[in-house]
Amino acid sequence: MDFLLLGYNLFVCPIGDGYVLDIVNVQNVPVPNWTLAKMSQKETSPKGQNSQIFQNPFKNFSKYDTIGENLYFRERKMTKKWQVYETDETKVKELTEKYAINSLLATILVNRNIVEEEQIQVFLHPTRNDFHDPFLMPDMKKAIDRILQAKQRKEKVIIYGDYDADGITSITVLKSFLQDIGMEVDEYIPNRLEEGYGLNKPAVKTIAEQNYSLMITVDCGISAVEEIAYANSLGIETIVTDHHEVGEELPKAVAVVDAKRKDNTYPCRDLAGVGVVFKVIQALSQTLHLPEEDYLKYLDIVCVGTISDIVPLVDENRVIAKLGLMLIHQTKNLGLRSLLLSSGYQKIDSNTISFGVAPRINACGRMGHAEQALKLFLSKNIQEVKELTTILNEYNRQRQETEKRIYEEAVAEISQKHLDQKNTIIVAGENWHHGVIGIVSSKITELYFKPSILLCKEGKVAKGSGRSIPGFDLHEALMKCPNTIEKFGGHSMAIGITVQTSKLENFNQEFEQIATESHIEEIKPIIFIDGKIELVDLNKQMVESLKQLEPFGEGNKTPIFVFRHLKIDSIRALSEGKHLKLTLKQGNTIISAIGFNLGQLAEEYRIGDKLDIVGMLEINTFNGVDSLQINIKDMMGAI
Ligand SMILES: [Mn+2]
Repeated sequence: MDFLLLGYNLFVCPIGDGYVLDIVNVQNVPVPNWTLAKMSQKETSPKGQNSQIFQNPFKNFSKYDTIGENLYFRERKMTKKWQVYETDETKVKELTEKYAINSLLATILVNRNIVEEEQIQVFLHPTRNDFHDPFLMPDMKKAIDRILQAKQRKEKVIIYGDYDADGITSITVLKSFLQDIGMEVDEYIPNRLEEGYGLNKPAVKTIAEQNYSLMITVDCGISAVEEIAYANSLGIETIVTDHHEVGEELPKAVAVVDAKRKDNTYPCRDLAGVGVVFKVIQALSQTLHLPEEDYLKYLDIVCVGTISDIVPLVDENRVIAKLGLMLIHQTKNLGLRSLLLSSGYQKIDSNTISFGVAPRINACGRMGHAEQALKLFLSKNIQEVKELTTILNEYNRQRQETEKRIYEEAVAEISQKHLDQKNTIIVAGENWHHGVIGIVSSKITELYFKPSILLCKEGKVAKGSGRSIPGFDLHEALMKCPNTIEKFGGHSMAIGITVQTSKLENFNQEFEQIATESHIEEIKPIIFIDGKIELVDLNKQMVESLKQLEPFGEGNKTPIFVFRHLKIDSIRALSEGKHLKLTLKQGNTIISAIGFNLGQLAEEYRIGDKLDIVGMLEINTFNGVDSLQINIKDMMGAI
């Protein structure tokens, strides 16, 4: 018999060799993550019959106990895998004693393999002396020589950039610095909607017609082999500064400064485009014997580009981010200060940059007006800065609105056609804005935990973007569809794609088959957990000490802990059912917890229930009183 027919789900938790059963009305349960399973007679005898989570709507449990081998039930499959680091405890002990740090902080350092004295010092207390020698970058000397030649000859120089936050900050820093040393310099930013990313020949032609003799690329150029050859033929010399992967052939430029070159010996390969620019101005400063301040003063802008580009915040990127954030607090850049204020964040950290600043800069490019963001960062006029901030906020609002509309259309189609039952999601719509289709694809992938491709139909072709889940190489999968795809590019997690509208259906089937054959359904999202915590061992100072690990971000995630067997002392939904607020007890220790967007769980649990929770530790200040709080990432009933 199928319990679904009764309109009920049966939750089953293994306890020893028995089970605790919990029958809950379907309406209260997020259904998709439950699967039908079969249980034998023996296993149906539940040890936990009187368990608190047992709630039998049919009053008499034995009714089910006798169904025997034919009993079908729905078994809770964990939606996310909780993976706890196997921390080397002897190392933790060693670190706590040697460096007088608490075990919580030591655990994180050990998990991240930061265990040597120098590593710990640079990680916790980076200084300006921790930047690498810029001349270790490939072709740096050649680039500096050519730039200084242009300075001496008073050549007209143009910077060729990109429309995203990394590109815009790259131009800001290089242009400002070159102007500081007395050079005449302009910039070219391709239009995202009309030209797309990177160099293009018509742009190069326009530049040539305006008598520039030196072009410096920032955040692009490494793959522009043809365009740079074309520039050479028109009498423009090029210096490439980039951080993208290198293709088969290097462009024939005067210098190619990119730490991803195969012959690279630079210690940090993962700089953002603006990080590479920072190395260029550092090298220029050193060559010209300028005071350190002359290039260090741009660390605020370099930090914004670095965090926005989601490069791993370790090694030199961490030095940039940590020192840069300190500088941002007192930034002299009017545009940045104005953007920070208008984003409404109370404190400035990596989140403020990622969610407050970066989207506002990127929105300009997405809407086809990247030059406005650059203008904001370069402006010295307070009135103009105010106006530009309003414009950026308006583009951001338009971007959000467009994104929401496409998202809602896509989700409606997915549920109508039951696309969430498949292993992959492809949705094609009309009049979907190219500047935001990629963000929506990310959201769809996050919602369903499946690779998604969103396409916009434009007559004979459909163009769009796709995103993947960790463990499924989207680029590799698309390589297997040469007959149905017109063209595509990108990497394992994100791609851009063009398909002929007439071949959409075939592509859809082919892509689904590839994912199915690779057993994609076995991939589960994983939460990496730094350690298990007993509330009694925890105190405010320990949580406070974790701040030394900031800034958090890619490559240096906020520490996550697991707390087991916490008894619910109070539970309620906040903000019209949106969020979840709990107080939890373990022994005599009590802690509060907040679950953003988990409000629906307020109905599922009751006071006295026991929970296992994974989440971040925070210090919450309310009415001037500090208290510890768990910010919940995932939770389930404790067994
Ligand atoms: Mn970049």
